[in-house]
Amino acid sequence: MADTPKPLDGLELDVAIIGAGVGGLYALYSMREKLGLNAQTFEMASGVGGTWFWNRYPGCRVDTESTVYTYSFDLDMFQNWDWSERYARQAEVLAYLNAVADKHGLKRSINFNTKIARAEWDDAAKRWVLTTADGQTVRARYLIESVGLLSSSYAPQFPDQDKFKGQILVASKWPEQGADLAGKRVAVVGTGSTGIQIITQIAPTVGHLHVLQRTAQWVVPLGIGPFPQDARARIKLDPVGYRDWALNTGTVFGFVESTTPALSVSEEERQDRFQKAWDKGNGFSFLLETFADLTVSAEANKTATDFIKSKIDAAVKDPKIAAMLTPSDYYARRPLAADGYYETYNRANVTLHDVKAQPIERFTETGLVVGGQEIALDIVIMATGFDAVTGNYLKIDTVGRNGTKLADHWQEGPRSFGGLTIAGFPNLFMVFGPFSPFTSQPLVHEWQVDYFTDLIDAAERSGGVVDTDPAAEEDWVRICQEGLAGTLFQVTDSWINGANIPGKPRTSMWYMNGMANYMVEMNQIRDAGYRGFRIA
Ligand code: NA7
Repeated sequence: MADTPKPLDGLELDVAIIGAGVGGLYALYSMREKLGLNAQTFEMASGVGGTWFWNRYPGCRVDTESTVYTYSFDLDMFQNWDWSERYARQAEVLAYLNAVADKHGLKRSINFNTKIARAEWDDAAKRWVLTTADGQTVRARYLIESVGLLSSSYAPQFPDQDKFKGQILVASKWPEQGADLAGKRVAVVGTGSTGIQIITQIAPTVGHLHVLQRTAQWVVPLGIGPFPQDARARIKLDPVGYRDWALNTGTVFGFVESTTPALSVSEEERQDRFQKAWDKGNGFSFLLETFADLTVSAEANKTATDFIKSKIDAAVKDPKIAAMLTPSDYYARRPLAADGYYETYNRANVTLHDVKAQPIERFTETGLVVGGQEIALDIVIMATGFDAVTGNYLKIDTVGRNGTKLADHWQEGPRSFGGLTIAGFPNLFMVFGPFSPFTSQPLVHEWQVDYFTDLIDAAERSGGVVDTDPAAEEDWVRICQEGLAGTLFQVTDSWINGANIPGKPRTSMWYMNGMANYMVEMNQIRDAGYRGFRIA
């Protein structure tokens, strides 16, 4: 898959890019093909794809409609890429990203198997000095980090883990050659998006499945099926119009968010809307296309959770299991969707464990001790999530102007301007950095890359260096803090607010006012001569 690694030491570049996932590939294309700069990408994996390279676990697929999980910059591919399903499987997304990279000759500018450990700004030379994990040095005038929102794996260590003679698999680092689960005694730790995809996929084939659930989740059906022909026809007819329509919604999930408050309609209409959304499938659609205020009003939120609770009670035969599967908190985590999730617990070969009430104590040679009882296991799957948004940035020892470390600048939580730049870290651009809009990703990555491509072009013309006004950064952070403050996302523990990682500052990491408003704000900044950015 990968080219032979090129010798790096002493390499001088215009642009160094970290990451060859969805955002990084387009950044490489833009720097090389649009600006004609000497750009090179550094990627830890042996191939392109980012999150789609690593997440090969059974059942892995996009739960955003494939219609908006595509690039639009190559209009021919946007119109004609033949997605087979409404929600593409991991292998299909990875094949698509490889096809884009191959068509545009991107792999010749990527050093695979190359980890950047350190990035330091040399103010005299006006260059970033990058050091790889094996000690080679590369210098570049610009640094683009496209290191992934959900790529820094989190897998807690349990006592005596090394004693276990079976296999421990981390979902987000699934072995490339796959894993044989057929007939085995398998435990899944974690019931987020990853866990529920694995659980529903493997339950029919494993010998026995033990689900170790710490927090129950509100799950709606996904609606797996063929790619919708009406959407295909619409994209073929007017690809730019379709892309712009999608970008001009709040969350860019391929639907228009509702403006109707849940309690403004009759009970009958409310049930009807929820039922239609349930039948259609998709978590984001259920949360945002039904009513406008499920994420901000506890009362409105309860109408949605009452509806889902009625579905849990209808689907799960054993009332005790149904009660264990019913969350006690708001429907305000990242909305989850999987077909037949609750029904899975009717299977004779599936056991649900409440590991909040009966904690995971330790591994033994032959299994896990949970609530004082040993569960005999062949395989334990960790679907325990990610150090989301900031994790991968902080893994690179990044030093900006005056020796300021990024880890210190972000000590109390991340800071950015527009999700793109950081004050005191000149010529550093992030794709979907902290305080980017809370949206689906590929089209938004493109929009952000286009935005800073123009900014870099402006800097190239004036011979300047791009930095960020600390006051502009402060304002952006405040807008984002205020944006989360009124929502139920703030008070519900999840990776969205950093609560999933022990010791991580709990804070907003998003621009919550929607993509349409984000574009207006960022375009106003551009039209005011890039107000808040300093090109000097
Ligand atoms: P999530 O959504 O963060 O889910 C992680 C799950 O792992 C969640 O159920 C956690 O329980 C559970 N967890 C984490 N640590 C433990 C320990 N120590 N013991 C038991 N259970 C634990 O990650 P996903 O990978 O599923 O999804 C992340 C995003 O990636 C997803 O939303 C998509 O956008 C792509 P908790 O709820 O914290 O009690």
